[in-house]
Amino acid sequence: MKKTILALAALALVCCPLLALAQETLSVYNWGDYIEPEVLDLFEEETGIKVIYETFETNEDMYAKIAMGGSSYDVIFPSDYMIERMIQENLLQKINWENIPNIANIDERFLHEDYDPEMAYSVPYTWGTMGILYNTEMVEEAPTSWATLMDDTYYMDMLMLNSPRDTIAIALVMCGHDLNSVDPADLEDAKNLLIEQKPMVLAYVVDEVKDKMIGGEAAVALVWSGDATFCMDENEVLDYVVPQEGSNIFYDSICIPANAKNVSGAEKFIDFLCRADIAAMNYEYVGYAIPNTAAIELLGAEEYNASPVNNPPQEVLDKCEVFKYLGDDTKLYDQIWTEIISEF
Ligand code: N2P
Repeated sequence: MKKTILALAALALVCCPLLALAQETLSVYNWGDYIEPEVLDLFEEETGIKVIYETFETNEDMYAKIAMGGSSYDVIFPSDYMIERMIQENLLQKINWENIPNIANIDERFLHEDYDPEMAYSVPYTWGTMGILYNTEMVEEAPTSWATLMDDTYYMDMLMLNSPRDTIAIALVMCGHDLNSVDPADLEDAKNLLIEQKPMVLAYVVDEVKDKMIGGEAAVALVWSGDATFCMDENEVLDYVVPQEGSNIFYDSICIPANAKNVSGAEKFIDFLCRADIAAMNYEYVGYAIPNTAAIELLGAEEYNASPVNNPPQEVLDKCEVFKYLGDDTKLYDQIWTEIISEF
């Protein structure tokens, strides 16, 4: 008997690492703070697939990593203009909709967007606007214009996004130009404005904007709407506005890179994220507006729609524009961003 037990124990010792090696894995690359951690646990429990999870802060960082080709991810979360670029560069693969039945939960109005008109490569995940998050106790009047971000009342009291496309777009709007402009003269204006603003900026941040604004470290910040929702839930003196001059509206989606190793696992994961209960739970943690009608019903449509941040009135949406992929002119953006940042 003792011998048998010992033999079994020895066998287990030898086999365990082998079993671990054989476990199916799924490699996911997402924005920081962009999933409820419990959603990952639940997926692992239900499917037995182990998720290897990494995060990025901007579309450009994510793109650089994928385009270099050294890494392989099974699931990524690009935004509209980046999806357009990655489709053109053959970096994404078509999705087999038969394996994503929960796509039925996604509101029709989010399907067939310009960046993926045939809806072949992307599954809508979240959406939102860019705007100003402000501390009502630190501003005299609620901001209504982007000019607030050039107001020296907020000297060293403002936070900007460390994200080239977003920050340059807002500078273009402040100069009265189109937020997708590739006119070198317009971009020169935007660059000069950001260089002029720079001494007033406390920090260029992405995910850290939340802790800083919740903690009252700055009066105003350029943020994405979902981060505003997150902060406003934590600190009631914070509020959010999409300035009157207009802004960007973005659609973040789920895609499978062309070189993914575990496509069937990726499909299971995407379908899981589209499930009503999972999308609802995810929304409560992440804070970004969701395109999932079934999840919104679960959350209570009335309460969900009551948020002007995640459900902006039509007149605000009418003034918002989606980023387009700008082809080779993207280089102009990279150049001026380097100039702005190196001014420090
Ligand atoms: C989440 C970042 C959201 C991305 N931290 C906005 N497109």
